[in-house]
Parts: sequence; structure tokens; C-alpha cells
Amino acid sequence: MIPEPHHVPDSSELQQLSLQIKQWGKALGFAEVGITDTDLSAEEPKFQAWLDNGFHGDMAYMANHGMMRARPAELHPGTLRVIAVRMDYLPEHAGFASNLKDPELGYISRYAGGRDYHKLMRNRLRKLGEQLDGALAELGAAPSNFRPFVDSAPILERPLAEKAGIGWTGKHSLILNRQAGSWFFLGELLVNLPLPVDIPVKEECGSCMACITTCPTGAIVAPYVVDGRRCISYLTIELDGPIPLELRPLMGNRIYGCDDCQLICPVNAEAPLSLESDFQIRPQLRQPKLLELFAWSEGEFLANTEGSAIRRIGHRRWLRNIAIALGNAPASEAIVAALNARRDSAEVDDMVREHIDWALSRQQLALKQQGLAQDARKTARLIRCIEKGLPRDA
Ligand code: B12
Ligand code: SF4
Ligand code: SF4
Repeated sequence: MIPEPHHVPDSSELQQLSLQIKQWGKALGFAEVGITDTDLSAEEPKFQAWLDNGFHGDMAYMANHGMMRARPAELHPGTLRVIAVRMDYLPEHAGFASNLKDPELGYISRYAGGRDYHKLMRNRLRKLGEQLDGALAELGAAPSNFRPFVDSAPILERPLAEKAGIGWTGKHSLILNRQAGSWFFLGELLVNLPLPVDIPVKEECGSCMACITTCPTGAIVAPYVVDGRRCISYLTIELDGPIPLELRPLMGNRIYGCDDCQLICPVNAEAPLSLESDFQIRPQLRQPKLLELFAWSEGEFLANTEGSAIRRIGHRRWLRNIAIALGNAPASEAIVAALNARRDSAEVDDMVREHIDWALSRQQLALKQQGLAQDARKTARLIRCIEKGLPRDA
């Protein structure tokens, strides 16, 4: 029988479609697909409180759209359901500890070592939407008016993923999944079909507080609440101007993003590796030496970060972030020389120069302390020799 045009799918067809959406999603590389409605009214007061506290800092885009973030149907009229997906990004040979342990290396958050996820995921979500519309056409039904999002529009992605059963909200505020941990990106496809919805999973952080106590800058100010202004991810990626002085020493060698709250999380112990070749760390960003990264000209920065999320921060913030890491590194004449050389280069503006000066003063202090420690060690050795070799006169 030829289906009628603009047939309205019945509940068994919607059930069948939701199963197909999950299969297609998995075939497209999404580790999990869940479906939820658009009601985020419970999130609105929490989101408003976050804004009222100023936790968004300079991220004006977080405050610009009023409560639209919690109202997907205002963002895309006609939306009835949100198809939420997750895509794993943990690369092979992540080398977390060796990287954090060596202060002469720069630490780059592991989500950013490969290609930018936004485009890749949006394209896959679009394919998912096209497959859905193909199936609807076969039923003789109208298209789903789908719209894909990946961190690309004002929408509260985490609460949507939670409602869709992708995972629970961890105390670090990220979505966590018992089997997959938290090393995944979120994305959504908004559709106008009343598909059956999934059931949220239960929270499993229990009494654990590890992410809160481990955060180097104390950015997780209460369970589930991150003060963006203190988060190293914000400081190194989102903030355009100077990084507050008191936070600089706490950043260590983290020059782009931060993974600490996820690294300490016990749920990540068995997290799966990403199957996407695009998310593997490119060679020039694998355990990179700070001095080499600092020497990149703007042209080299753009070439080495082509297609990566890192490119969006620009060479200026890149130099600013590395200058801080160099200021936090152990005393070294080579670092002082590199900082002085950069200070006088044409690629440096006043903001970056101020960070270089900060790093230089830390290095000079460290060199002085190293000298004093050497002197103290020499004297201690001499005293031991006197006591042993000249006991009568000691
Ligand atoms: C702004 C932003 C940031 C900011 C602010 C972070 C923040 N916590 O809000 C900064 C720059 C600091 C940041 C950092 C990171 N981000 Co970010 N970020 C976003 C963005 C664009 C918006 C998040 C948002 O809406 N914040 C506003 C606050 C109010 O929302 P919320 O934190 O979800 O808060 C809710 C809960 O706290 C909850 N809540 C409050 N009280 C309570 C109490 C209880 C009991 C419960 C259960 C809940 C609860 O209610 C709030 C409102 O719904 C999203 C993409 C998107 N469009 O959603 C990505 C996103 C959240 N980021 C992501 C990632 C990967 C990161 C980093 C890990 C990157 C890195 N390695 O450097 C870090 C992690 C830092 C952290 N612990 O959050 C992923 C998270 C994936 C996941 N598994 O959850 C997202 C979803 C991007 C994506 N598409 O994949 N991010
Ligand atoms: S990403 Fe780092 S700085 Fe930000 S909340 Fe997590 S541990 Fe703290
Ligand atoms: S570290 Fe502990 S409290 Fe934090 S998200 Fe993981 S399980 Fe939850």
C-alpha cells in the first residue's frame, strides 16, 4: 500500500523509529543515543543562580539569550524531542601522568589534541537527521525539521543528556556514565516528532568528593557547581585578557584546558578509547616541550593547529598561557633566555608581555633560590667534612 502523504506516524511507528535512530546513531559513531522531551524548567533557577553569581565571567554568550538555553523549542520552534548523543574522545596513549609530571612539557586537554569535534559531530548528526527524514518519507510522513547542535547554540546540553539517559551529572558538573566515564562530547538533534522518551539513569557519585578536592584552582565551589572564572579551561581558552595573578601559580603546566577533575574520577577507570582517528593526538601536540611551543611564530601556530579547536584561541592567548607555564617551571637559564627573546619580538603585545615579565620574575626568583640552595648544600658538605676529617678542631 502506498502511504498517504503527510501521514502522522502512530505510536508503534514512533517506537520503531526510535529504535532505528539508535541503530543509525551507533553506526555513525555515536557511542550512545537517548531521547528526551524539551522540558528543562527544573534547570532554569539553577542556571539563573549560576549567572547571578557571575560564574560565567567574561563568557557573555552564556547570559545573552535569557532562558532560551533551557527552552529548546524557543531556539528551534516546533521541537518536541531532543535526540541526545555522546561521542567518546579519549585518545590512545593519553600519557596523562608523564605529561603532568614533567613541568617542562605543556599539558593540553585530551579533547583538543586531534581535530575539532564540532564539525565532525554536527555532520554526523545531520546524516542521522537525513536518515530519519528518509524513513519518514517512506512512511509518507512530513520531514522532522531536524536541527543538529554541538556546543554551537544556546542550549543546556548536559541536563538534556542527563534526561535522555546518557549519564548522570557528576559533582564536577560533567555527564558521567557507569561504563564510559566522562571522556565524551555531547551533541543533539532537535526534531518535531513525539518519539518515546528514555529514562534518566540514577546518580552514582555517592559520598565521593575527589573532583572537588583535586581541582587545582578550587573552581568546583559546591557539588555540581563550577565557578567558570576559576576553571583553568576558562582561563586558558575563553578568557581574552590577563589571567588573575593569584591563579597563575596554580595552573602548573596546563596550557590549554584541564582534565584534572576527570582524571581523579574513579568512574573513568574503565573508560573506552575513542575509535575516531580524528580525535587521536597529532604528533606535534603529543607531550610537547614548552620551549618548542613558545618558539612557534604565528604562522607556525596556525599551521600546527589547523583543524584543531586550539586554533580558535589565537597565537596571543597561546603565548600568554605558555608564558605562565614557563613561569611555573623549575629554574632554567634556557627558559629565561627564551622569555627574554620573546619579550622583544614583534608578535607580543602588552598583555602577553606582562605575562612574560611575571614568568621572568618567577624564574629569576627560582634561579636565586636554586643558587642559595646550592650554597647551603656546599656549606653543609663542608661541615660534614670538617666533622669527619678534623674531629679535634671541629
Ligand atoms: C560554558 C561551558 C564551559 C565553561 C563553564 C563550565 C560549567 N560547568 O558551566 C568552562 C569554560 C569552564 C568549561 C569547561 C569545561 N568544559 Co565546557 N561547556 C560549556 C558549555 C558551552 C555550556 C555549559 C553550561 O551551560 N554551563 C552553565 C551551567 C549553569 O550549567 P551546568 O554546569 O551544566 O550546570 C547545571 C548543573 O550544575 C546543575 N546543577 C546545579 N546544582 C545542582 C545540584 C544537583 C543535585 C544536580 C544533580 C545538578 C545541579 O544545574 C545547572 C543548570 O542546568 C557546554 C556546551 C553546552 N552548550 O552546554 C560545554 C560542555 C559542558 N563542556 C564540556 C567539556 C568537555 C568541558 C571540559 C572538560 C573541557 C576541558 N577539558 O578543559 C571543562 C570541564 C570543566 C567542568 N568541570 O565543568 C562538554 C562536557 C561533556 C560531558 N561529558 O559532560 C560540553 C557539554 C561540550 C560538549 N558539547 O561536549 N565549559
Ligand atoms: S577542568 Fe580543571 S580547573 Fe576546571 S573544574 Fe575541572 S579540575 Fe577544576
Ligand atoms: S570524582 Fe567522585 S564526585 Fe567527582 S564526578 Fe567522579 S565520582 Fe562524582
